[in-house]
Amino acid sequence: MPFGIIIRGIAGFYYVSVKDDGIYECRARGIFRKKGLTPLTGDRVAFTVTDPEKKKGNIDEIIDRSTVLVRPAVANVDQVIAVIAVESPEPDLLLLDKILVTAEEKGIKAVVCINKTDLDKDGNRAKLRLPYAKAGYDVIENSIEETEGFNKLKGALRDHISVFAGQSGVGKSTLLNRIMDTVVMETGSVSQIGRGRHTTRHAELIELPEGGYLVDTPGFSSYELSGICYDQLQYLYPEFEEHIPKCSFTDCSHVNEMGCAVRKAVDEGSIEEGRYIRYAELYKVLKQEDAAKYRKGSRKG
Ligand SMILES: Nc1nc2c(ncn2[C@@H]2O[C@H](COP(=O)(O)OP(=O)(O)O)[C@@H](O)[C@H]2O)c(=O)[nH]1
Ligand SMILES: [Mg+2]
Ligand SMILES: [Zn+2]
Repeated sequence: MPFGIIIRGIAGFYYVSVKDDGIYECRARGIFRKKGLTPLTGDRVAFTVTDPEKKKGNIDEIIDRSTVLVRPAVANVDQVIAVIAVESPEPDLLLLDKILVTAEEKGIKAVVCINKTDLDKDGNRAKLRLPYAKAGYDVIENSIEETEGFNKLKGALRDHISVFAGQSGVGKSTLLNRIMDTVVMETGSVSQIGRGRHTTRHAELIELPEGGYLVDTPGFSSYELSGICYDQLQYLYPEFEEHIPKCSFTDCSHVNEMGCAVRKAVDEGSIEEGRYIRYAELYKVLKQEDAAKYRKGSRKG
């Protein structure tokens, strides 16, 4: 039984790419519907060929998914390229941290791409790089004028299923088009894109010449940290990890307790202060949300 990966799904047809054998147009068997299981772009599947000439088939089995993204709906994404621009737009570091936290929570490798380095006047690229390099992330600096960073990025994409994420205007579509050496996505300002058109569309996987796939839409369009509990947030900051066991209190939130090793590391400079301040901010938001949920729950009960 051949195996492949769903690169696109349209109206009940799934296009399954098979290594060295092209693309099969498949339907999903009734059993999936009965089980309430819908194949997703990115799913690895086993299928039966029903028409070898026309390359048609029936999907028999979906291999267990390693990850599931909801918006865009894609399975098995294993890498997010979090893009931030040196300027234009002004870096939204809280958003960047939310993307990284979301990736950590889903077990997806994250790479930080500092883009538009051609616009850097005040050494902002170094200021952006340091905290994330310190936290252990691979940081790639790039611009449309650069080839070294761009080649690094292409290397990082190899053999992964990757998705770009980041603010509008940071250059994600430009990057994607350059990687594919063709216009895959429209670029430009938000106001120019999607006007009078359907903006919701299904995600597709683009096969990279060097191996691996890229999701053709920006990922993580919902940046609310849904599903993350406030007391778990700390574990989604890689640079906190070695300090957490040294806090005086085992249930330390690292926000205002005495004898907090995380805060000590901030004071000593091994954790960047901005990352820490944004952690504390997110912690408070998640805790308030949790309290609100609890109040709602007890009213009902
Ligand atoms: N100066 C500069 N502008 C860029 C660079 N990359 C993209 N842009 C421009 O930034 C704008 C937004 O790019 P786009 O790819 O649409 O961003 P997206 O919203 O993240 O997909 C466009 O006008 C691009 O031409 C870069 O490296 N340097
Ligand atoms: Mg875009
Ligand atoms: Zn602590």
